[in-house]
Amino acid sequence: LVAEIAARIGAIVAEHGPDSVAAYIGTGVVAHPTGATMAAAWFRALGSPMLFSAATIDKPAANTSTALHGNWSAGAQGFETADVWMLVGANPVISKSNGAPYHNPGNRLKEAARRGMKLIVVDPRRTETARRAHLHLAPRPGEDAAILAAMIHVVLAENLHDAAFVASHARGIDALRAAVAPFTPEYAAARAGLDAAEIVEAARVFARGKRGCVVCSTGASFSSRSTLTFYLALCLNTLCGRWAREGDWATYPNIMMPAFTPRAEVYPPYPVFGARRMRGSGLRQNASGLPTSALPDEILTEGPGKIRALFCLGGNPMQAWPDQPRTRAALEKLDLFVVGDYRMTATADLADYIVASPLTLETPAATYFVEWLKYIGVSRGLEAPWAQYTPKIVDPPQGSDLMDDRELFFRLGQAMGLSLEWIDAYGYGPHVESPPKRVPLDMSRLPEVDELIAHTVGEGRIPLSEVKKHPHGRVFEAARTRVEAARPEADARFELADALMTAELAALASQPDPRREAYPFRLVSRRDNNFMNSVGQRMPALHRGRPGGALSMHPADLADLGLAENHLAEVRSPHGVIRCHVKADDSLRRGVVSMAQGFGAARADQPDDPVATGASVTLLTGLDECEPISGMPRLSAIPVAISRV
Ligand SMILES: Nc1nc2c(c(=O)[nH]1)N[C@H]1C(S)=C(S)[C@@H](COP(=O)(O)OP(=O)(O)OC[C@H]3O[C@@H](n4cnc5c(=O)[nH]c(N)nc54)[C@H](O)[C@@H]3O)O[C@H]1N2
Ligand SMILES: Nc1nc2c(c(=O)[nH]1)N[C@H]1C(S)=C(S)[C@@H](COP(=O)(O)OP(=O)(O)OC[C@H]3O[C@@H](n4cnc5c(=O)[nH]c(N)nc54)[C@H](O)[C@@H]3O)O[C@H]1N2
Ligand SMILES: [Mo]
Repeated sequence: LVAEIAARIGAIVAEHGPDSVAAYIGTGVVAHPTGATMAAAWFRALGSPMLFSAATIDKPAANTSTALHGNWSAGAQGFETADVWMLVGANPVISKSNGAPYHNPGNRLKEAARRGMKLIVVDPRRTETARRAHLHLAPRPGEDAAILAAMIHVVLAENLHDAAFVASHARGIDALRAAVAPFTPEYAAARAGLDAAEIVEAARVFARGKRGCVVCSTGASFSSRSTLTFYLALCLNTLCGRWAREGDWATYPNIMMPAFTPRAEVYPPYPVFGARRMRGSGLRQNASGLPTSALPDEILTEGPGKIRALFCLGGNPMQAWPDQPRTRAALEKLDLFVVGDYRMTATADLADYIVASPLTLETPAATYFVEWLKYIGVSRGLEAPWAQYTPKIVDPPQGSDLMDDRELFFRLGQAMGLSLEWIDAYGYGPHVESPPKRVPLDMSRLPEVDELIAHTVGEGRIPLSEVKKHPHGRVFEAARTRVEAARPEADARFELADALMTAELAALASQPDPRREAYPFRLVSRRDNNFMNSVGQRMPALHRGRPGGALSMHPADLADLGLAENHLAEVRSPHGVIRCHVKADDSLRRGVVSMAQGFGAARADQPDDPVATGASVTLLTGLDECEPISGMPRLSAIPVAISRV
């Protein structure tokens, strides 16, 4: 298998050059991060920069907004000590993702409420998280930038900002004040379908707190103008001085990662765009990487630079990329398509080779990847200095024919005579103190996962040998670090009025979201507690007899359309049509409907079935509304029309 793939890659590279070989790295690699690192080593040795990841169809604005605004060496203020906290398009009680600590976020939110923390949630649905909020703003989806601009308007008009912090660490406050001038609470409220008083109250509660943070997540990323939304959230944090100060405990300490000195200083803004312009879509390489939304066009557009071979590792493009028919056309057009996955998916169905990987419990794993997430935006990573290494728990069944991504790429390197170099990249974010170490791999034998974990963490703050002594994981108090004073020469400043962002605010003020009469509803994204993206939908213990999922609607909207629970509906967007069952859900704002991603047929040539497989929302999403900086496609706030079948 490896020899065959190597020979085909060799031929493609000989004729078309290394850039014709690409990889898409999905969320499935998170449990085995040595696979993605080995793939990156192989691509470096091959000379191809064409690595795409699911991060660019998730929250790429976390990266692009940080590039435009700048970062803080010691990180944002954390949840555990906050007295005010704001979430925009996040539902951590279900997602266990950013916005609240990952370990039982529901309980963490209850504890925080008991100690008096005021939670503000902006979400068109009264979610499991919003139910625990002091203030819940339920706007029309897609208006988060206007809401945040109006909150900044109020904070500046009422002088609620931390003037001393801003004077020493930021620039552009006057230009920001001018840029948000049109966003009065009344104007933003009219756009978002809120009361102006709700926006004013949110601004006051947030700014009057002593410590806290505004965190944007997928709802804010998927809907529209996501770089602007995330950027305004960073501006609000900076205006209120919501970064860890000298003498505080560092919010996100390094534990397995090498020791790092957090300082009370700004890491300056950095270029948001990279050199490469994508051929078909015109989207650009950016601080989040190469945009995945441009990948289908890179395969479909003829001419030099066309991608001809693709590796898909731990991803399921047929259920995750927008515009499923275009995804399928692109994947079918490839000369070589290799999928690494442990199960059959509609994506794997289109592959020339499927390389079956072991399951999580069949391989060693460690928590450094979660720790590293702190370098992407605010409120990610681990606040408690917790680390865990787990050895392989079970052996794969006898006779299994498995190969993890690490082995695949190492063996491809061997077969092609390449020398691979391991980079301990997880130890470093944009504020690099010293360049990551490079470890040349001995190409004569496959390195064990354990050896690679050791290379990756290098000299960790807590040595790997110590972490290994605690198989159930441990909070390593020794890793807690205080934030140190700024270096005397540190003079970088946060940018409050980046030119791209102020221009976009002006455009936003003159362009309300068009009301498309043909599509009276807005479809928003959500996470289902029992599934992980497209994983789990076919497991009876998880779907509990309803493998098809459903479209949630407000009961009054159902009644208006003559629909009732479990009726079959047709949902039409400008991009496509699906058929699915409907479910009454009075936690939704009227006019907003909601459906999780990941349902749909497991084979590429089978149609979706509303009962047996559910419908894929990717049929309703398109590539024509990508955010121009990050390339993020619109995956929420999708205009739809609904009728009974
Ligand atoms: N159980 C479970 N956990 C998961 C996943 C899963 O599939 N299942 N997926 C994982 C992944 S890959 C990720 S990226 C994270 C995501 O984690 P989160 O970002 O917390 O995702 P959601 O739980 O969908 O919460 C997003 C919220 O945004 C709201 N929303 C939608 N559109 C808008 C809008 O325009 N404006 C605002 N303000 N809100 C909006 C939705 O109603 C929803 O409640 O979860 C991870 N965790
Ligand atoms: N319409 C719509 N589109 C969306 C979203 C949405 O909410 N709505 N969410 C977006 C977001 S936030 C994300 S992150 C992306 C997700 O995009 P993807 O990551 O492409 O999709 P997943 O369904 O998470 O696919 C993960 C795959 O990895 C496999 N896998 C699991 N473990 C392993 C392993 O150890 N090794 C290997 N090789 N494979 C493994 C699983 O079986 C699964 O098939 O989708 C995005 N697209
Ligand atoms: Mo995601």
